[in-house]
Amino acid sequence: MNPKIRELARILSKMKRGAALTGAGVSSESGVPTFRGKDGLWNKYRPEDLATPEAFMRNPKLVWEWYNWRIKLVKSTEPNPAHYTLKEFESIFEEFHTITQNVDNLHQKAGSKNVIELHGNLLRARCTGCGKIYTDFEIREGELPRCPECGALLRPDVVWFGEMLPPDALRKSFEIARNSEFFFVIGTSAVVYPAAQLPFEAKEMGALIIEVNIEKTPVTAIADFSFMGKAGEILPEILEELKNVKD
Ligand code: BV8
Ligand code: ZN
Repeated sequence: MNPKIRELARILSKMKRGAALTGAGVSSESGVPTFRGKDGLWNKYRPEDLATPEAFMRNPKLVWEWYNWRIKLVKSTEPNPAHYTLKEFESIFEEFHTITQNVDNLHQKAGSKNVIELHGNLLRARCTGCGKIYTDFEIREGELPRCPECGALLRPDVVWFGEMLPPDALRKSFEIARNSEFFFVIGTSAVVYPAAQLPFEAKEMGALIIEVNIEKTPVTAIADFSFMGKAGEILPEILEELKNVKD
């Protein structure tokens, strides 16, 4: 066992309140592509063409095609040990929240209850006219989905570049970051704001920062513990060690 993991587990075993900020890297072992990096989506597609309100106004068909592909992909995936570990953290600690930038629903599928979605969810659509949310929408090949209530176009219920994050989720996330004794930052390149601000906020308030990523990020410099490796391998090791210390 990695001695750093043992040391971390000892420290965590005395703590009560914590959270994790997660990004696409947490789901990559489930087969969901990340955004940045060699195999990332933004290496193949331009965010300006697909993930902005302007792109949707210009070419809703193209945008829906891309989202449809991602919706199908995500529906066919399952949570991995990283998701399941975060779910376990909810029963190990008195208070634990998962703040996610992911839109793939895998934290919920793994059973996590305290999930805050900062960038929305692919499995929901929202009416551009009346704002109604749909969880059960069907997209037919070559057709644009419309609101059964008002007839306006539906859009994916995700946060595009240049759009505001859901205010309640954002407020709650900052509150949690400021009140956490420990704060995990897992599988995120930590470059998309305002989410990327959260670890710095937590650090400023004295939280222990634990990063899990296969490479360095802007958070690495402020991390008290930095584990370079796969989230689906490191997190279960931390959980196991935590259980050992607690017994
Ligand atoms: C806002 C959701 C204000 C939909 C996404 C300059 C130009 C343009 C804009 C800006 C700018 N400067 C600042 C901005 C603002 C912009 C921003 O931050 N841009 C950055 C990129 C420069 N932010 C915004 O626009 C936000 N809104 O600021 O509003 C406002 C105020 C008033 C009025 C109006 C507006 C909104 C941002 C939301 C963007 N939404 N997508 C969709 O998914 O389709 S972005 C996209 O990035 C993803 O959704 C994701 O959520 C987010 C973060 O990415 P990560 O999750 O970190 O993924 P990434 O691929 O980058 O990294 C993966 C990591 O995992 C890597 O580090 C890798 O090493 C690691 N990894 C891989 N495998 C593993 C692993 N780690 C561990 N284990 C493994 N196995
Ligand atoms: Zn409507």
